[in-house]
Amino acid sequence: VWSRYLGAPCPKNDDGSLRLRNENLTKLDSDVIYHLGFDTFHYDLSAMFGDVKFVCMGGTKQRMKEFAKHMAKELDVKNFQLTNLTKHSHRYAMYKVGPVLSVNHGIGIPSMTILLQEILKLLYYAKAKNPIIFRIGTSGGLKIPPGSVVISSWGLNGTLEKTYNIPVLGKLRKIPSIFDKRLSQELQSLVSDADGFETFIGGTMAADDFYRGQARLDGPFCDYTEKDKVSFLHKLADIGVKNIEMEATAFAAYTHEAGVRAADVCVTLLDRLKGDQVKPDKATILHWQERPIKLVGRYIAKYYGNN
Ligand code: R2B
Ligand code: URA
Repeated sequence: VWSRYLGAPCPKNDDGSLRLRNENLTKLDSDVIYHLGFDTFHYDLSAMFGDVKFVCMGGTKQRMKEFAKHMAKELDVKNFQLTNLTKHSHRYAMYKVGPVLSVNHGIGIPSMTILLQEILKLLYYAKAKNPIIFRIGTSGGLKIPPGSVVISSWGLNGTLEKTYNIPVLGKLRKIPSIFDKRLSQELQSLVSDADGFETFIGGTMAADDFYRGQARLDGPFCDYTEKDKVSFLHKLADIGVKNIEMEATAFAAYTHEAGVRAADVCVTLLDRLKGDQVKPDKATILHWQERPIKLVGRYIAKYYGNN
């Protein structure tokens, strides 16, 4: 029965390449990967992307360009071009530096899942071996100092379930949202006191909105009191939520379903118990955003060759 294996991880092939269980794909003469601007007829995806070992996704094009440059330094990759590989589509920006793909996903679950699903198909057609997918992002923290880094252990949706809920054929599907425990611990172990920020492993709430969906008081609409907001945020903190962003549930669900190891690494820009507005200046925010970049970069530099 379909529902029996929904959300269960898809085993990989013996060589570590992805096995997608959608039989319809095998019947296509050419698969158009629309938002990335590729198709399987005109492009030799395995020649272009067969060597990919790590994909790093994040919200903005700018940050993902910075990540690509950072990885070129970390891995000492000389002959790379900072060309946006998806430029035909004008939707996202994707860069390739040696074994690393750096690609932006926009804001929120729908934008991120379109990109993620097309990346999964790309990795599948490319026959990339044992790829790991990271998300580096920003978030609002709960009772932790701004500038801290949170590595997500699970995603929580807006109705406090550890699932990604999506309507399919008129019915709500619920896909479990749990991250790879070993990967998050390996990442955390790479941070030392000398880095000058705290790192937490904990739950991440993924909201479908920045304002009311994250209990903010400063949106154009607000129909609850400050007391309601504070008691909700305390409730989240009490069940182990460390930060709030807008993608974790679906990111965990789809990577897990595809049988791909993944981690969500976000810096917090504020403590939501102390306010709603993102007030640090641009330089501080850029400096904080380098923290997930450096941490994931360190992981890739350390483990490249082992996976
Ligand atoms: C964090 O920051 C963005 C909203 O400002 C969103 O993509 C997220 O998850
Ligand atoms: N991103 C979010 O989704 N929420 C915040 O509070 C900050 C960044």
